Amino acid sequence: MILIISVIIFVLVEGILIFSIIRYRERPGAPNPFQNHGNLKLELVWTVIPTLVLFVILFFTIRGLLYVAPENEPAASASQPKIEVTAIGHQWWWEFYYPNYHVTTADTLEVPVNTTVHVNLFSNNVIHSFWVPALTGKTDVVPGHNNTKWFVAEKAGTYTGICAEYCGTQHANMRFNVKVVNNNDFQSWVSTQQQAAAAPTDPLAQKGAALFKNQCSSCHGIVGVNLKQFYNTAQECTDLPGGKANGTPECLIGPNLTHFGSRNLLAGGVLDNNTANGNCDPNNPNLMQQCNLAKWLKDPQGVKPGNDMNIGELTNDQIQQLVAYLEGLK
Ligand code: HEC
Ligand SMILES: [Cu+2]
Repeated sequence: MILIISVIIFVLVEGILIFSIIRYRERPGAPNPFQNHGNLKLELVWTVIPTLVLFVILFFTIRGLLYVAPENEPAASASQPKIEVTAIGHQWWWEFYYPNYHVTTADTLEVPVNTTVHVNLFSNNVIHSFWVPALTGKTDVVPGHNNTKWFVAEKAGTYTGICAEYCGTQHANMRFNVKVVNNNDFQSWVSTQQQAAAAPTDPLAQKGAALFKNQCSSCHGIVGVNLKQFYNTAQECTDLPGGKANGTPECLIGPNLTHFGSRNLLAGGVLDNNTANGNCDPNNPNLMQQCNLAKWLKDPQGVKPGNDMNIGELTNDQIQQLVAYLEGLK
């Protein structure tokens, strides 16, 4: 709306300017142009009109601010259900925890359509900002000051979210998706996500699982492997850097991978989890070139320089095993 008003004013003013430059350009023998210096009426007009325009914009801005304010969040009702999520800003990826369902995911926030989504924003590092341009405005995610926000998605689909506050070198690769689905799909997604990871039966994947326990479980959690359950890292790890929360799970630095194979993005959206067309089929002879997960595991620092996944080099065989295991975690 502000853009439309501004464009109209811009075109009007520039149009008159260009018209005047051409129409009233200096011609040989022309008299001095009309002098309007000190014309009270004119000066009042061009002061009062812009003031009025700005007040109109101010009115709509304040109305919008009040509408999206936390106080205006609709109460849960049969016609307007509500879900709660905790969005945790890490450097540089988003973790999403659903406190009522005890589910943790990363990079994709899945929500039901026409439902109020109450978002608790949390960071224990630097300031991030949660922004989904097509669905909701920016709200800062401030360490020690837990903002909340709410939004309602009225149409199913996938919307791009980004971090809108510079938070370090890979700030631009701190993207996420909001996937809006119908209520039944959401419920079945939740019940799948609540499960512990299935133990692999395929021999390649079994080797991958053993490798995971050995080399990855100090930073990544998988429920059923090194975690007993999903937990709220925002509440249970706040004052426990690297420590244990009440003797239960460790505060791990990397994304929870329990259902990694069901996700579409990888490491803050730096790559897609491109499993279509057999790209990440462990028997694909071009696995290392075609599967983004393989590329990530080969060289996480090359793909996303400065990120916190510092690991020794893996062999192609090991990567094949890990791809078989992780992509099988649906
Ligand atoms: C030193 C800690 C650390 C170790 C060890 C580690 N990772 Fe990571 N990993 C991370 C961090 C941190 C990220 C997120 C990086 C980012 O997006 O900025 C990550 C991201 C990932 C992702 C993307 C997950 C997602 O949902 O976006 C996968 C998959 C992954 N790691 C697999 C592995 C595997 C397999 C191993 C073992 C070979 C491993 N990691 C070892 C810290 C670690
Ligand atoms: Cu950020």
